[in-house]
Amino acid sequence: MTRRPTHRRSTRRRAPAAPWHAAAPWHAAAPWLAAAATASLVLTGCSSRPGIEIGTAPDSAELRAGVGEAGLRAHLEALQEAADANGGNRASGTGGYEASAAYVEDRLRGAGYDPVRQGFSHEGRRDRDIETFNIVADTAGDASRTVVLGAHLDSVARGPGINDNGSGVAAVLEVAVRLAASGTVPPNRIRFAFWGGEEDGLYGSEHYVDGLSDEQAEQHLAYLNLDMVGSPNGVVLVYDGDGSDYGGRLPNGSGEIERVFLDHFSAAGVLAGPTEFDGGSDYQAFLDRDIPSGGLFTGDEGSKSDPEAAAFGGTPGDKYDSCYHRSCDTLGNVDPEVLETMADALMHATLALGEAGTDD
Ligand code: DTR
Ligand code: ZN
Ligand code: ZN
Repeated sequence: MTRRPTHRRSTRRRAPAAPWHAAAPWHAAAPWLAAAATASLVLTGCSSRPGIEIGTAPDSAELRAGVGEAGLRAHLEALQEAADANGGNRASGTGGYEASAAYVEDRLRGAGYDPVRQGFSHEGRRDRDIETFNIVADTAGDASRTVVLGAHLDSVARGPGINDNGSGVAAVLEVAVRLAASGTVPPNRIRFAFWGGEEDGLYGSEHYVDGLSDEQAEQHLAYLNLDMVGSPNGVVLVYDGDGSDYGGRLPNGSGEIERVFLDHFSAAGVLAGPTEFDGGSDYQAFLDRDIPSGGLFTGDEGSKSDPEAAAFGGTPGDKYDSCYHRSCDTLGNVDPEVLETMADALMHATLALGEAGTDD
């Protein structure tokens, strides 16, 4: 995305979490990462939200079993085709974006949803105004407790954007399709959102949040962001909702969201670290509106550290995604295994938050 002045973006990369540094805290071994923790984005104001109450962890095994590499790959292939047929990209306001949207809508309709387009325009490349839209589809649960799963659907103009962010789109879409196919209707409403205009400045998510009345905003129990979740030299990262690694004032409930993911990864035997809410993706509008937020990330243009490589495998010193914002962000630029791991975790969190309440 293009930087916006109000959103500071850390150039330091994600600190690995404590589990693989049990002997010494990560910042003792890597003081430059400790600086990242203290320099984190600080949100002004105090959260007046009630927290989120998670009951007994749901048994998500059956639904997770349905989430597989084949389904995810089919979505990525369709997005690659959308780019190939439209000059090699899927940028907001282009034919590639329209073709991506048509695919997502088709799959949602086939699963029984009724997706709607939420139109808006935003300032775009070379000062042109771009007409575009978000796509939103809902389950039949209680709208007064809405859980939004969001991924940006647009790519940069320079490439097809298959890791950034076909991967997030594939994960959200697959959860939507599998949930419907299972006949499971969580008590809380699940809203699947596909944002436009992210790469030009987080416009789609901002438009969505701006359109919420205060009452509707309060009815948003949680926002889960999926942006770059299949990085080829990736790391499994969960947004630091409780501020324990990067500080900052976050909406009440964000810590519980982080906990849901971490508990899942720990039960699944997957090592996971924290990542900062650095203002660089679609969660920012939700945070600004005091809506509890969280999500997953596998790294962008930063480089994998030695401790990260020791913990997660992969190549130290190489970028998490060396094709970030480049024409080589194609089908071959996604690690199917890490993408499936992230989609499984998203399914689990969807079920857990889909039956969660508030603690007021
Ligand atoms: N928004 C991404 C890059 C990015 C920057 N910070 C984060 C944090 C979490 C996920 C992604 C990102 C892009 O679309 O370029
Ligand atoms: Zn991007
Ligand atoms: Zn992105």
